[in-house]
Amino acid sequence: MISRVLSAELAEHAGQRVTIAGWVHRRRRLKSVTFLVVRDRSGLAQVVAPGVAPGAEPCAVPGAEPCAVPGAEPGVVPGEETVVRVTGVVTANPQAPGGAELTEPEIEVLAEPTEAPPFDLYRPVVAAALPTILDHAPVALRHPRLRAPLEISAASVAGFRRALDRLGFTEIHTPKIVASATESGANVFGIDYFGRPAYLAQSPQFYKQAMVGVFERVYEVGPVFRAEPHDTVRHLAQYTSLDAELGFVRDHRDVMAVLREAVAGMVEAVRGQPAVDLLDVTLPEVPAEIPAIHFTEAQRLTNEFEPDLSPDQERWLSEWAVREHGSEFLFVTGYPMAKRPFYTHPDPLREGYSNGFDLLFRGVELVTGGQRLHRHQDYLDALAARGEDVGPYEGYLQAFAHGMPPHGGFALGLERWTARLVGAANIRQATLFPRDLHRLSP
Ligand code: AMO
Repeated sequence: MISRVLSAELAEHAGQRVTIAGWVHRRRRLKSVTFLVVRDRSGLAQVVAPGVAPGAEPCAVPGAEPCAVPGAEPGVVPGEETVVRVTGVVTANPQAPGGAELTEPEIEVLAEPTEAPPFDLYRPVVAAALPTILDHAPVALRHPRLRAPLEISAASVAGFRRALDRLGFTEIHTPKIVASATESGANVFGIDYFGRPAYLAQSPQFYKQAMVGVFERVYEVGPVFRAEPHDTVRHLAQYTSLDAELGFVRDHRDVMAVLREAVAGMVEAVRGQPAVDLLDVTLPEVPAEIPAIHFTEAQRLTNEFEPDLSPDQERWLSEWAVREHGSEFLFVTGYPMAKRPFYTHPDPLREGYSNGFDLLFRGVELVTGGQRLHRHQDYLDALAARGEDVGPYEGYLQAFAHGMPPHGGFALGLERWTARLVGAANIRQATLFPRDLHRLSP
């Protein structure tokens, strides 16, 4: 490893000569002094170089102005996005990021950019439109504000894992090339698998259920694929699904209680992250018991009676939950069986309704979950009732033929979570290299 201190640690080394390394975030040339701001993974550090010598040689970096430092080689005050190693003396300066800067620098160029960035990465806010940002994602994401949602996403996943590890869950990794659709045949990507038809997994649903028969409690963090033909601010063709499944539940309410712990763990893990301050994120309170209403009550409140909730209804219900319960989270339980997948457990007390739920957060559906069927015969009946052949499901049904406990689980869309948390208008702002109807690269 190149021996260095991180910019965030600079102040701890006051008076010492240290080395930092990173990218030139900004070069600001004044009459008698040049300021370099160096960006590394921990933040920004200021370097103060002596003024520009009159008649200095042009920098080797394209677009650079004359930049030689007196007594130094030409090119030592390099332009933006040059990768540098800087050795200098740590000097206190309350105006510098972190309260310290490097003076008397020796600057070594590790790599020079061959192109100028598509927009100024040093400006506090990027003015470019989202498609331009996404087209240039490998470099655009270097901007601290564009990177921040991904830092929040990483912390959220760490919190999800920590919360479920604590509850005795085992992390699993299931195949993403599968033989049958899990959620609905409509939005599945077909692929050619050595000459046979196959699909990209829409969810780890079947495998996570089967693994309840092995581990009782499992979770997975992984990619899932949806051939979403509509162009919305909340749908991707590939997203990251945070899935969990657990056995020996009484009904869906035990699943909801575990989901509450997972979400609380995610919020706790995000708290204190520099990205939260940078984006001025207001973290939600996760109530000890998240309010829940029945689907029919949600219909009645919104005075709309379709068998599924529309985005407008979800928005309205979220606002209602804040008003009525002071909660940014709201469970809607008991969705109609007709609108849920065949593995859904019916509500034993309410004909036509299910033990399935959604969790709404800040106006959108964040999570789907519920209790599942667990008896083999119930699966055969459910598939028959939907006119489906058992053939494609044989592998899955093995688990039930060999005894499965009452169980349930949920899946949370990571990008939706992050987008709602940071207040991004478009899910793509919280997605690394989004895949959608139009976008396959970068
Ligand atoms: P569902 O299909 O509702 O349920 O997906 C669960 C959660 O995933 C997110 N999500 C999406 N995010 C971005 N782009 C999409 N196209 C997209 N589709 C869904 C949402 C949604 O709430 N197997 C069930 C889960 C279960 O019952 O355990 C399932 O996949 O946040």
